[in-house]
This record gives sequence, C-alpha cells and structure tokens, in this order.
Amino acid sequence: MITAALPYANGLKHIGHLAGAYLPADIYVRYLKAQKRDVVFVCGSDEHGTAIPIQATKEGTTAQAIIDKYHPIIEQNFKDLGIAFDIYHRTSDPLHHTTASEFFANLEAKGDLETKTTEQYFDETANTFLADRYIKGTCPSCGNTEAYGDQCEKCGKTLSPEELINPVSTLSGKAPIKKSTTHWYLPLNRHEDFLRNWISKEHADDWRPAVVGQCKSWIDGGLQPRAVTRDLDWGIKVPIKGAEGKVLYVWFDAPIGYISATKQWAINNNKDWSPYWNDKETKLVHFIGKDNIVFHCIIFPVMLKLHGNILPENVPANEFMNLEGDKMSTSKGWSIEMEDYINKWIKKENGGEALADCLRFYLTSIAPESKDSEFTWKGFQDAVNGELVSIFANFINRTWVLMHKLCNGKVPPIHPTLLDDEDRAIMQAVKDTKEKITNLLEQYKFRDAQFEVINLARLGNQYMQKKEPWIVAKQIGTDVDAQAKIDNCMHVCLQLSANLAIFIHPFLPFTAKKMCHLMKVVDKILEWENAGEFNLLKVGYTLRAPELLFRKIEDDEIAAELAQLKANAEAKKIKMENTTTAAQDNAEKGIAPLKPEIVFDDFGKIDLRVGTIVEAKKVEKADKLLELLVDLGFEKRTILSGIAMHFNPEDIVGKQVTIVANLAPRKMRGIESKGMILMAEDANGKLFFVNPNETIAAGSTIA
Ligand code: B3M
Ligand code: ZN
Repeated sequence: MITAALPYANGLKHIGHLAGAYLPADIYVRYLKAQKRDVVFVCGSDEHGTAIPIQATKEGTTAQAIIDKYHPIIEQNFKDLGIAFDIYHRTSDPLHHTTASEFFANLEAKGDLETKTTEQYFDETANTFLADRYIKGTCPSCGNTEAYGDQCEKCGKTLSPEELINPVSTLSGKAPIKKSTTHWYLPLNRHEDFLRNWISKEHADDWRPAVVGQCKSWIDGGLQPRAVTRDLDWGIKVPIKGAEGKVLYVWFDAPIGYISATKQWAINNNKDWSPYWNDKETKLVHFIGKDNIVFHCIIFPVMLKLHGNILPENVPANEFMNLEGDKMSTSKGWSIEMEDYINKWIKKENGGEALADCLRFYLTSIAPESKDSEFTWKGFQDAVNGELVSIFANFINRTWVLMHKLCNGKVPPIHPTLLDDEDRAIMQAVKDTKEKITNLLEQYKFRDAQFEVINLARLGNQYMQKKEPWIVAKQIGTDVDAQAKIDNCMHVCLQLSANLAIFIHPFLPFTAKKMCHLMKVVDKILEWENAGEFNLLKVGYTLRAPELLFRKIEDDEIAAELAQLKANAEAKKIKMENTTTAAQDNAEKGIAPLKPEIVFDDFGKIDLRVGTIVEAKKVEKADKLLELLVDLGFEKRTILSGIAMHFNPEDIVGKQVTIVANLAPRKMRGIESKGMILMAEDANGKLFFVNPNETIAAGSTIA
C-alpha cells in the first residue's frame, strides 16, 4: 500500500513537490510492480485546507470552483510526468466524506477522543472563529511576522494560534477577541509509550535518521491532546449531534483520504480494499516531504492504531529542494511549476516525453534524501548532456548503429569458445548491478540506485571501446574469427541494452518504453526477474533502426529559463508589494476588505424598506441589545438591534432607519426579532443610522 501526500488543490504544484514525494513513490511502485508484487499506489487532492476558502474570498470565487479547477490540472500534470497512480482521488468525494465521518464516529464512540471547552480567537467583524490560516502573527520561534495559526512557513514550526505573538485575523486584519467553544481532541498524551517504542526502538534503524529525529524531538517536547475539529463551514461535518457548525480538522480527514482512495480504486477494479489497510502482512509506505512528518509518523499512526488499521512500515520523507540558491516558492514566483515545464519542454516537440524523463533523471540525481539539495538549470543541462546523452543514449545508439552495420540488424549468435574475460566481466557486472539496485531501492535510496544504472551504461561504453568492433570489421577476410568476435561483442551489448531497459524503467518509464520499441518487444521484458539474464533478445531476431533516446539541452534554452525565472520573481514581487501596501493602507485606515462579488440576482433577493422607530427599550440581561418597535407602513414589527452601547432608547424614537424586511425571524433572549436594522460603522467603531436625507413614508422601498 503506497501513498503519496495529497496535494492541496488550490494551485499548481512545483518540481520540488514532484521530487519530494511523487517521483520517489512512482519509482518505488514501478519497481514493486516489476517484481509482480501486489501493490496499490494512491494519491489525490486534499480539498479541505483553510487556505482554499480564504483564497476563494480573495479571488472573489468559491472554494468549490477552485478545487474543481485545480484537481484535473494537477492530475494531468502528474500523468504527463509519468507518475502512474492507480487512482487520483479527491477528498471532496462523498465516499471520502462517509469514510472520514465513520472513522471519527468510531473513535468517538470508543472513547478515544475527548472534548474540551476553551477560549479561542474570534473575529467579531467576520463573526467567525479563527483557526489555522485564518489567523496570522509573529512566529515565537523565528520572529517571522507572517506566521499562520497552524505553521510558520519560514522556519517550518508547527504552531497553534495561541502561540502567535500579536495575532490578527486574516479576514478583517483586526486583532481578535477570545470566545469560548467546544472541540474534540485526539489525546496524543495517552499514546506516548506506544509512539516512543514504535519509533525510537522498532524503527530506529530502518527509518531515515531525520525522520526519527523529528519524531523524537516532538515526543520529547511533550505530547498534548490535539484538536481534531474546527468551527468552520468548509470541510467534513462533525458527525455528532450538537456539533453543528463544526467540521473535521483538515489534517484529520486528509490522511483518511488514502483509505477512501483505496476504497474507490477497489470499486473501480472489482477488488477488496480491506486487506490493504487491515492485513498485518501488508506493507504500508507513505511518501511525503519533511513538513508532513509529524502528521504521518505521529498523529495518523495513533488514529490508525485506535481504529484497528495497520501502521506504516516506513515514511521515507525527503528534505527540501531549493532552486538556484533560494527556497522554492510559487507565491514568490521562485519555482518551476510542473505545468510550465510540461508546456515549455514536453508538449513542444515530437517525442517530448524524453524530456519528461530528463527532468525525472535530474531530480532523482539530486534527490534531497538526506539533506536539502538544489536545482539549477545548469545542473539540469549537465546531467542530461553529460550522463543521459553522452553515456546512456550514446551506448544504446552505438549498439544499434553497429548491429545494423555489422550484423544485418539481427541479434547475432554467441560463439562460446571465443568468450573472453571482458565479456564475462560485463555479464557479472549486470548481475552485481541488479543486486545493488535492488538493495538500494529496498532502502529507498533512489539517487544511488539510479547512479548504478548509469554506471552500468558507462561500463558498456568502456567495453565497446575496448572491443572496437568497427576495427575488427576491417579484418574480415584476413581473420577467420573476425565476424564471430563482432557477433559476441554485439550480442553482449544487445543483452546489456535489454538489461539497461529493465533497470532504467522505474526511473525513466518513457525511455524504457522507447527501448522496448527499438527492441521490438512488449514491456513484459521489463519484469525484474529478467534482470541479470543474457538471453532476453533471441538470436536472429530483427531489431528496429536506431533512434536517439535523448537530445542535448542547448545553452540558449538554459539562459532563457534563467531569465524567465528572474522575470517571474520580479513580477510577483511587484504584484505582492502593490497588494500588500493597498491592504495595509486600508487596514490602517480601518477599511474592511471587500467581500466577494455577487450577481445582481443575489442583491435582488434582499427587500430593503424605510421604517420609523416608534418604541425603544433595553433588553433585560443583554448589555448590547435594544428592543425596537418599528413602523413599516403596512405593519409594526419588533426588531432586536445590537446598538444599546451606542444609543439611549429615548433618543432614537422617531428616527427613520433602513430595515432588511424579508430576513427570516430569529429568537434572541426569548424575543422574536423580525428583520434587521442597517448601521454604518466608522474606523473607530462608532455607529450611524442609514436613512433617507428627508423624512419619507414608512414602508418606502430602497433599491
Ligand atoms: N495537503 C500538505 C501538503 O501538500 C497536505 C498533505 C496531506 S497528506 C494526507 O504538503
Ligand atoms: Zn518561524
């Protein structure tokens, strides 16, 4: 059961994401499948992050519209880069909502969760609690003034809103107040012994040191109950009576998305999903980036254990990949989006898939497996030209050209009496390489494993250079063994090529496919058990004419990419400066940000009338409320208004006001309020009635 982190479906994903989770997962899965192991590889969109509705508000659209836009784009981007999920699901799917709800209800019923009522930050202007990305402030760890309520993006620290210094609402820009609310918590503190044992003892040696280290320091820092519900309207409803208006915390529902995805895959393929999550023999591996470690190594495992599922056997999290000397960041324009690479490189030319493999190759060659690494366009060019073109493709191309020239395009026979040490050394090297690559892949060392494949091709070049079949060809007629020597050399080179196809396939699937085409074989040849064999291509079999596997990357292409990167970053910087200064200016002037656009019909539904206040009195035990009787011309209505702190009842009798006349009645303090009075509020919070500039008949319409 292989999972790759579910990307938030609110924007394009960059090649750092690709290198961090999806590419290594894909390599691993292709290798397992080549071994004919029973494996399911799931991924999909994470669609409940609070960043999504916030972005929707900013862009004047809906959260649903955002996820519906990005889900298919990201799915297609992965396909174009050869990432072959068995399913790309989404957490907005009803199957996921049911799966996550049931999961929660199960834990709740067993007493594995606890409820707590606490004071939490609340935005009075927006009338909402402020969790996660709805609140910003200064990071207590690194001083970044733009840290969010769930995480500081600068230093990576996981935060709670309470830890932020000078918190402000990201909705109104105002300082929040505290208000009491009840939530469900996952009491991680109850599971400290289990976690300590499982991580620091059982997995101390087979998990990456950085993963074990991060977990240990989390556990040592003291495990606290962690809230798994939120006061929000975007997400999966908490399936409990009395929890109206609350949803599951996105990090509670998202990992359950792996299970929902498996269920959907099973439905699509007529299989049973359950063994993949419940059978003790199943090996579960999560591929993620380092910012997701605690969720996959601490929180989700506790959930899985309580729910009776299997636990991950490994979580080979990667460090980060930087870009040209700086942190990769889409919002800063300092990144290479998968979409952009695909459009600029892959889609632009015939056989562009080879360029998908070029990217895969370079990313794996600098995979940040044990420390942060760095993508540079020059490095990309060097890796492609220096290794893929001059070593790997060169060996295959020379083999194909020569076998057509010297062996009539057919696999030549082998002449055993003429086999020498060099031939035997190559055969042994293939067997050794198989063992090395297998061991490395089993240990999630993709970078070293890929290096071994190139190394084997390098040996192939050296072998051919020593044998010089093109020189031997000149002795045909004088040396009776000349053709036999050529046959042996070309036979070895061809069987080596078939082995190279098997080895390169998990890393560069498009290339392996093209090699199958050149060899005129089906991809069954790529099965791992075939590796190490020297009879993969049958003697006498006709092979296709040579075709180049890769082209060179030119200097001007690299220069253009560098220029583009700088231009993107500059453009984003200017855009950000403009929007932040505008937003800051407004916030300083006390101007609230504009709400999302509505259509005329939305406005048309509201019935606004002029009314005259005929009676006014205080509501008992409610400091803020006045009970008003308002004449609307056709009737007199009771309306409660939160203006008691601003006006004396006796001063406002006779005043004209604007009423939302068709608002559904609401009961407050046992009194039914039928409608709402519109008020204007200035930056100091002073209230003003909104009324016609002259007295007019009560009941007059406003439109
Ligand atoms: N969406 C965070 C991320 O993309 C989150 C991963 C969920 S995995 C269950 O980094
Ligand atoms: Zn920080």
